[in-house]
Amino acid sequence: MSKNIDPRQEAVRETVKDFAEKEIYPVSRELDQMPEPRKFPRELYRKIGQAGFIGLAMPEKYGGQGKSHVEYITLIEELCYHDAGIGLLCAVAELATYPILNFGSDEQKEKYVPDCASGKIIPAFVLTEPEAGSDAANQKTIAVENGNEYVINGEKIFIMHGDVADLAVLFCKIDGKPKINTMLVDTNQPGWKARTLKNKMGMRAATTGGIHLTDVKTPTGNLLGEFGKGFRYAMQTLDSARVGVAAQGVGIAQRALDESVAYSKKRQAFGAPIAKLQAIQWMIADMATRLEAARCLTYKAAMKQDNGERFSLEAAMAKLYAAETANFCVDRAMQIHGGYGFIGEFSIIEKLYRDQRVLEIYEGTSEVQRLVIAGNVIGR
Ligand code: COS
Repeated sequence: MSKNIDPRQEAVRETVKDFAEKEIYPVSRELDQMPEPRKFPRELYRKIGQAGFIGLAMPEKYGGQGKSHVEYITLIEELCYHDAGIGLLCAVAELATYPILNFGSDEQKEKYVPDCASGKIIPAFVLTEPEAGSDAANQKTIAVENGNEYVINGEKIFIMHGDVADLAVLFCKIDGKPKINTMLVDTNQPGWKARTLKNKMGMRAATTGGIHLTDVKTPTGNLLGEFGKGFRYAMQTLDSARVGVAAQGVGIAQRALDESVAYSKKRQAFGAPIAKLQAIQWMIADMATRLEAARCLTYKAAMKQDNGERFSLEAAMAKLYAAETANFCVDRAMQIHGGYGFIGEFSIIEKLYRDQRVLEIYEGTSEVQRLVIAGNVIGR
């Protein structure tokens, strides 16, 4: 059964396999098990950038590789097959760079995108607030215009790489007006106080931050795109990122399936490998079928993105289904492995279980995806 819809995907899979052997497996366990306070893996992040992964689907003019989104989501799928937390390092970098690339001026793109793509600087997509998660429009962070700069106050939470970011792609309101805006903010200033959130369940290679902004300043020229279009920019960015989350789910589900097939062929019970038992076969059949469906939805969304068509519906369907599929497949894998799945020293299943859970939460919960899908299908 081929995983590919396009022969170019095979080259991506091979590249990631080589990278995983050299750069992921030697550090994977250490990054997952690191005691608090956790440290962001800067060296690995830089290697991911230098390998061209962050900028895979970005234009060559801005330091990218000019590849398709289908190739990019294959990259995320494959990275997450080997280590989802490490795959997330790449996905977050792409998410945060997307608004600059798609809504920024030529000058902003030239100034920031090549350094984001190479991993030289760490950007963060700074949207979520304590009371603005699913209700993303309920932004309380306010920028006040003062001469040629904005002075920003507010609080942000659950920001991937927000604890270590050099550059924030920040969403907020300006002068209390209702529309949301997007602006670029240099985090290297005293009013920017960020901390690493502790005791994260999974996806531990990529850190998550909480941020307090007190009189943080940025030039008015750092407004991204048009005034008042910030919510739309956030939603368009999330459409793209949701396909990436779907790819994370496909990678994790594939790993759960492969581990389960290999284990069930070697594990003996009642005088034969457990793969001979119909109970196990049915679990494997359900996993394989759901995985195939999740992969098809994911690639279809990426193909629509490559065609320049609106793909909000397909992204929501792919994210919803692939996240639930990862959950299903890892749960079945745990059942097949029994104690050898539950105890992390024996297999990767325990890590997969922790890593997959956030897929139904971040970048729009499963409930939000259902809202988006229903809105598209029923009409508003
Ligand atoms: N692409 C382009 N424009 C979009 C869009 C998209 N995907 N989604 C919404 N818009 C536009 C709409 O067209 C509308 O524009 P007008 O005001 O010009 O008519 C505007 O944005 C508001 O749209 P809508 O009314 O659908 O927004 P809602 O407030 O109803 O959105 C949900 C509700 C829940 C869907 C939205 O807030 C959401 O996705 N929340 C989850 C946020 C999230 O994923 N957070 C994770 C944090 S990032 S890790």
